[in-house]
Amino acid sequence: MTLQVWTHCDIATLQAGHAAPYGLIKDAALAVEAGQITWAGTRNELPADLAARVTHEHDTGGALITPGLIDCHTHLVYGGDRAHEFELRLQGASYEDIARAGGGIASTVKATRAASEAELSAQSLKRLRALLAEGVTTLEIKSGYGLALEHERKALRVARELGRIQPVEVRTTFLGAHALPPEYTGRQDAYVDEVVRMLPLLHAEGLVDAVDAFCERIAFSTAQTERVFQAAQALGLRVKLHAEQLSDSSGAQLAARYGALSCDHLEWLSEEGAAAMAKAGSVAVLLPGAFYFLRETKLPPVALLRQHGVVMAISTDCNPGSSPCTSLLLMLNMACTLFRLTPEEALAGVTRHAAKALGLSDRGVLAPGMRADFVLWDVGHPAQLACAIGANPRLQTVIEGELV
Ligand code: DI6
Ligand code: FE
Repeated sequence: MTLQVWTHCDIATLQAGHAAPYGLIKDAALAVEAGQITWAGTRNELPADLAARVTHEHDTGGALITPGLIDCHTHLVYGGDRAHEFELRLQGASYEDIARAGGGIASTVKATRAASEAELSAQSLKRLRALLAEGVTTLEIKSGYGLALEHERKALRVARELGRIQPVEVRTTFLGAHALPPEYTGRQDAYVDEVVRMLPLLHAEGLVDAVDAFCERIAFSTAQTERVFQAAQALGLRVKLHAEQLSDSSGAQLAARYGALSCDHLEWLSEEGAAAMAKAGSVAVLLPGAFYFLRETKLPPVALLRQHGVVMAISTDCNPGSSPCTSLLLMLNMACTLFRLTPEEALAGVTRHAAKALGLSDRGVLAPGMRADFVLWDVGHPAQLACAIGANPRLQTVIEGELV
């Protein structure tokens, strides 16, 4: 049995309730056995019985170790790109104008449907590699650019396959209720029927870990969203919601009633919404990339979330239209500069709280019994991860105790 120990390092454990900010342990040792952390603490307190059994010692030369980063909200699998819409927006068109004119999500649906599974995989792999290069070890990928059974299946299969061929755990989310596909124009409810029909079929194929919807005036109403949630609930699947991104639809209250893992975006979240999320234990997933790229001016109500004790996660929202972003480290910076999170809140947002947003209790902090997913960084202090713009100080990534 191997017992590895990482030494000559500082560890930002991100453990809740730890005395030091970031759960920081200076001059630490981190012991790993069978893919799990068995001990984390100050090096000179490493128990003698453990020290005697060490088979591999990794002297990091003074690295900072954090939990593996978790990107808990992405639309990473899609075809084509939307650079032309970026040009249109720079000429004055709004994101909603473009969506209403048949562009937006619908144009990505067209390109995604046209792509073969292999093409979709090749294009998506490039984005995934960029995320992994910055220390992502767990990633959520949503469907929602297929909007028909065979194409939703194709996207979810690509997402699952990416998790098999790359050193990362992929969690898949069915987002059939993302937009109305063109063949259903004027028949919104009929499309929701179709979403409700697709879900159990895709779930039976092992392709669905959770269910999401886009509840918005340019997408689905709360009543329609609720039908999707009922279908998820019937299968025992957890839900989450794109809520209050462009307007307040009270989606957060609805999601909370269904015990949502998270409500995401939330720029227009009301006090009632925040209170409902707190009661349900739903995580607020903030997406500074979309806020920035759409040049939104309404900030998510961070003070309200703190006041109600709603924990915040941060994610890339990697997608072609509102956040063509493959840098979770940049999102750490933007969460601080744009949303005024502290660097500690931001780092918890891509580790401990991102794990919670995915319903995963075995990762996101470095503590005994947790998965040994962690990243070694060439920085002197964890705040530097959020402070730098465009730097990538990652040295190594370890997943379940294995260097990748
Ligand atoms: N909200 C978003 O920001 C993404 N999806 C969603 O429901 C954007 C999707 C896109 O524009 O392609
Ligand atoms: Fe999104």
